Amino acid sequence: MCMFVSRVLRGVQSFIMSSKYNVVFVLGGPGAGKGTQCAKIVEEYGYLHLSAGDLLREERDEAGSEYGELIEGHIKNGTIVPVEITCSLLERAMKKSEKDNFLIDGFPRNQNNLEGWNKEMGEKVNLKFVLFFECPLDVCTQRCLDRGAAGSGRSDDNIESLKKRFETYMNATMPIIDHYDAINLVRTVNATGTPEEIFEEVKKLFS
Ligand code: UP5
Ligand code: MG
Repeated sequence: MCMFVSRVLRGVQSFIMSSKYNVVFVLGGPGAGKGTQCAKIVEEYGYLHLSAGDLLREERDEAGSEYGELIEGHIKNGTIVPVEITCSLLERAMKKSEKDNFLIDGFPRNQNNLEGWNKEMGEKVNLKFVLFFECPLDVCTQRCLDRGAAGSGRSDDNIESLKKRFETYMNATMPIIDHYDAINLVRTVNATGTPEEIFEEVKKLFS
């Protein structure tokens, strides 16, 4: 009888888990290579890649968006958009995709993001782990400046914005990575090699 009950409970638990969204958060400094590695993970493992920054830029560029100016202000200043906006863009994209496995890139970036996400999405999501690309500030800065010089069109690929992006990263985002690390969810990858070398390390976490 007892074994039967525990089997039923396990079944119910696995049903609940399988009906949830599987999420890997992808974090790391500006230019650490989050987007580049996510594209490779998508190709090899079939996740859907949602970059919070890309979704915010799309929303900013949407004609008549009521948040356009607010979003651009935060992007240029390297500060963080209130979670209600980012979380609803993420949830909308997740629902629309009809997929189950997501890489959420560049989120959550501060305590407000973490709390807002947990409140809205905590019950709907199975957080698998946090993929953390560790990359020194000088390497990250050079990558973003090179991208800006090559014509990225991003309003934050300049030295003034980059200084602020880093400040926010150190003060607001690192504590979020530390929080997940304390509950053993962080998987750290050294992000200073070539994209191919880095992906070899990433693969070990997904296979
Ligand atoms: N590159 C990549 N890998 C390389 C390698 N191994 N060797 C050499 N070059 C490499 O890469 C950056 C550049 O480096 C590219 O040119 C690439 O070719 C090259 P990328 O893969 O784009 O790095 P990524 O980490 O994705 O850098 P990104 O600039 O996108 O990081 P950010 O975290 O700064 O930007 P994001 O778009 O996530 O956010 C922008 C802003 O949006 C934030 O500052 C904030 O204001 C706002 N935001 C929010 O408010 N809330 C959110 O939740 C998210 C964003
Ligand atoms: Mg990116």
